[in-house]
Amino acid sequence: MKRLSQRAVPWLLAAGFGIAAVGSALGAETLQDVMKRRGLSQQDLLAAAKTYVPTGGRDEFVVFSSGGQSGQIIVYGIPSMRILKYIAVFTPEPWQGYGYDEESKAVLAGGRIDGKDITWGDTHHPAISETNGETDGQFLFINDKANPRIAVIDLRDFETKQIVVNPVFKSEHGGAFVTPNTDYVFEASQYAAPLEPRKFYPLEEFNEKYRGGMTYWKFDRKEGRIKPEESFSVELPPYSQDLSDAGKGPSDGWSFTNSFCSERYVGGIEKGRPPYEAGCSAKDTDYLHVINWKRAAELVKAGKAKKINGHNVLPIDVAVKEGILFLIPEPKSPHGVDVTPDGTKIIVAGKLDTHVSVYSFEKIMAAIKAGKFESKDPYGIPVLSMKDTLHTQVSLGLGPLHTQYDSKPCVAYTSLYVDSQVAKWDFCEGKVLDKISVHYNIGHLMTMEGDTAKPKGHYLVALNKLAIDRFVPVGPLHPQNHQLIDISNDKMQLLYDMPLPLGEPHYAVAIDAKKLKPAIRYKLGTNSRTDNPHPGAVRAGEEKTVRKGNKVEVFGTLIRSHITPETIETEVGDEVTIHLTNLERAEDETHGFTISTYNVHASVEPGKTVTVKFKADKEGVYPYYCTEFCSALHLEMQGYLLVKPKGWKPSKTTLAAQAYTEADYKAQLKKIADTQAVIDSVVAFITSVNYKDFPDAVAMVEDATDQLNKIPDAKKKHEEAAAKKDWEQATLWAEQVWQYQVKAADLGLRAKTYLEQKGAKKVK
Ligand code: RUQ
Ligand code: CUA
Repeated sequence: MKRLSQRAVPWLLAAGFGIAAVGSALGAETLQDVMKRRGLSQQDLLAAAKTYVPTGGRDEFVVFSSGGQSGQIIVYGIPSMRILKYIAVFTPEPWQGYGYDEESKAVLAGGRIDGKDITWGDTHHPAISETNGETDGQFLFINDKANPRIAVIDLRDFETKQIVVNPVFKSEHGGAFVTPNTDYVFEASQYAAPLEPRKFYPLEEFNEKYRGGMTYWKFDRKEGRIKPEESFSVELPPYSQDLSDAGKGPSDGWSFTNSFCSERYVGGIEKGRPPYEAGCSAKDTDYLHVINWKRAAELVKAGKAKKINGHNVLPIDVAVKEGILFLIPEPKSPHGVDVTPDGTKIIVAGKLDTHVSVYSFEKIMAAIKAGKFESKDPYGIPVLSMKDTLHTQVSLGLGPLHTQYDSKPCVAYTSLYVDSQVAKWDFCEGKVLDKISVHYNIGHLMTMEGDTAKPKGHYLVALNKLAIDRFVPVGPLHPQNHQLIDISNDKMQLLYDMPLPLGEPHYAVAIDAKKLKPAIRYKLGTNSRTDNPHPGAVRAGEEKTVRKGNKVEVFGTLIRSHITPETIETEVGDEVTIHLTNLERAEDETHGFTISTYNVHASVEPGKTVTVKFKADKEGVYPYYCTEFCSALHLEMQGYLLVKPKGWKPSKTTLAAQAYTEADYKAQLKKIADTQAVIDSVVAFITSVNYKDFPDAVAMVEDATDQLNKIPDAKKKHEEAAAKKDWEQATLWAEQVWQYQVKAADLGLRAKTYLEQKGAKKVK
């Protein structure tokens, strides 16, 4: 090692050949000292111990939280509450190139409405795909309330793959929810409107012409996409349908949706009419909608739907006649509706009523079978009585909103918005077990896999609507506050406050981290948004620039530390398309790409191919570069886009030469020899163990081999130049050999460390 050149030594030390600094115990504070200094109690310490994840440790659960108005999804870990990622969904997101490269633009274009881009979303409810009622970690769905849309995210790469626009709604709140095997992803409309997309009816015709509905999107798990042609909606009265949930177990095949403003009140404060809030909460009850979606799907298949905007809609009268749609009164402007894990009960929270109402699915079915209806609504829908269908009602406190479940049978948690509390209660016996205060005004709450058939217990997160005084002030707009609560014991314990500075996260879902199996790299040349081979992909050595008329198409590659090509020559007015393939296989070797002032950006993870497109509409010289700090020579990962005036002719045809001497060349050769010694020792280590049993190590070794394979060509060039005494060419090509060595050594050292950490075994 001591023979290494001065430049190489610090670099290799940093890469892992050094000796770790050992901290001195002198002067270190004790736990008691720290507690005193920071004013921490035993209880604080316990909370800290329950949430702290030491460096390199992993969280037990992964949360997907709605990003609210940011149109994104926030991913964080439990119990650490560390944010892991923002997933770009409805809104352009530059880091991921989302909305700045052609592949993601195509996904966003799926969310256009009336031919117009909508560049934000009001995300509310994420849902993880389920198999037999349990989260399976394959897909994620989320709705956009403002511009009724649903997005599909593939959890193999955490990328948004599809956005579908609801063809008949104008707003949508009660989605996304999945059926127990994710056959359908469904959503309920919120604010009633005419179902025909661009049809005007006056508010005076609200009762006759305005409608709500439930849309059931058919999900094709194999393709990982929603199939709009096989999807349908059930027309509903203009009752402001709200949250929903799918039946499971005995209630599989049914879905439940509550509503507010079944008064069908139309406000008009500016005309002297009492406002919506008064007219929409006047009655003591609203309606729980009970829909047999399995039967509805069959009826649509049998041709009983009508087409509105090319979409199958099952009319109310057909649904009534076929016995698949019922209503049950529920107390006063309710909010959440949550089916119990065993599927036998449906819990509705009162919002303006202190009660949660526990309906029995068995009783609902019995009443339907017996034809026991207390009335019909104005649209002819049979109304079951509360008395016949209720299991129990429990008074929990002020403003009950949402309910989640524990792994312990019969135990539920309900958020109390007005009281700013979480109530733990027994829904079988109908009694309150415990309450804890949160800060402040909780909306949704979430337990681990707590809306599935098999909740996991342990933790609860309170998604608070207000943070008020909890954090260092950052202006009038405050962060949201997600509070982690330990629910593993009889008494709930508050553990952690997490400020979330991105939109208003409405709902979140958690999954056991072990169920997630995301990929590390793409198959070389993949369009990640379609999962198909990308037509613009090339392998190393196949890079080319093709010109046809005024169209310039670049087939390029990215690998530490260069972009091929390094010059792109165009004329003003050319349409430029650049495809870039990241040739790396090593974990986390992402390269980015941008060109000065052309508003393009791409994130190119290992194996991915992306395209950026623009019109070279202004003469000039525009640097392009890699935007991810990918290697020691990341800054040198650069090139120029030359936009020449039309008909421009060069007057100078050679680049300025620099003075290099034979001594420079010799120094390069020495550096190469020294580095080779390091590479040999690393190779000797790797090949002495069972590295082939570790796919990630194999990937790094393959990447290293790629780099080493480039050496003979560069070596030939420096030797030829040296023979001609062209010391500039000789020195620089020799330097390039060393660059390939360094990258190979870097990968090799990473593979070595990885294998040591994973306990690779010696082979003979
Ligand atoms: S809900 S306001 Cu999920 Cu309580 Cu949207
Ligand atoms: Cu590649 Cu920086």
